[in-house]
Amino acid sequence: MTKTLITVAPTGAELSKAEFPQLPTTLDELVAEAKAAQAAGAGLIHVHIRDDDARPTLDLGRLRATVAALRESTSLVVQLSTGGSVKDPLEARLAVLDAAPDSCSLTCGTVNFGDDVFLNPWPFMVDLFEKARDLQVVPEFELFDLGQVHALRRLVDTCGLPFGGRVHCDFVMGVPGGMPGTVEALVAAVQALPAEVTSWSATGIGRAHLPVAAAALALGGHLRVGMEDNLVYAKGRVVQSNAELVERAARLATEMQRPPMSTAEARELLAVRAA
Ligand code: KMH
Ligand code: ZN
Repeated sequence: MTKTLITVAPTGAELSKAEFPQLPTTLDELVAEAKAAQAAGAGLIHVHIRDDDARPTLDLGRLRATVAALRESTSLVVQLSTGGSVKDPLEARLAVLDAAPDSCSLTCGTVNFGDDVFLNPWPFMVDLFEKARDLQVVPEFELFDLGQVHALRRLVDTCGLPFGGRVHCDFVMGVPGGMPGTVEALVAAVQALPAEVTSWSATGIGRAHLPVAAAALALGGHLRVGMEDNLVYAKGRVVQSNAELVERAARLATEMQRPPMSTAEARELLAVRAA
């Protein structure tokens, strides 16, 4: 039996606090949501932070304070987003690694993102990979499209294995511009993974959330949930907290005989550096 890594992505960079007051945007809110998510079964937190006006920011001081606060209050694997928002410059996204997280996201190619473009040119991918390895940060390869799965093959061929020697990726499905959040697309993407991949998770955006989670569990994958990806718990019912999404994911996984793994097991799975 393989236990399930549940990643919580509590905030994201796209949603507005004014529209969704339950979105954790201050450090205190983020830490409270992180603690509740860990208690519900999360092993890893994918972090985007906001400024005092709840706008997305990559301010290094705030990122460092966020990593420290999450480490103090939880034992979650702390993954900082290097995707940021679609408006963030590449240099600032690279500098995120200076906040010394356990893990960072690394998206394997440029993709249309609604009306915007999420830019990830090849040289940036290589720079990010190498800087993460130099700083002993474990990358999570974000795959929004089948072409990005192929780009991961090229990245491993070009750069070798990341720090820790594991290759963990996350399928983000259902972004307008990326692959759809369907079982067929997930099966195709999993079949195309390079042999070096040691684990993978999946998340479906919006209405793709539950079908992608169920398919990922059936295929032996791990789960990512959270308000970054989905704000609808059920028809007509808005998500009130990240923990309720983690709780549901934990219930699904347990019923599938793949209960949530602990944070210690998550650290081992991903081979993050010892604290
Ligand atoms: N906010 C999106 C443009 C990541 O965190 O690495 C990119 C994103 C991916 O969320
Ligand atoms: Zn993100």
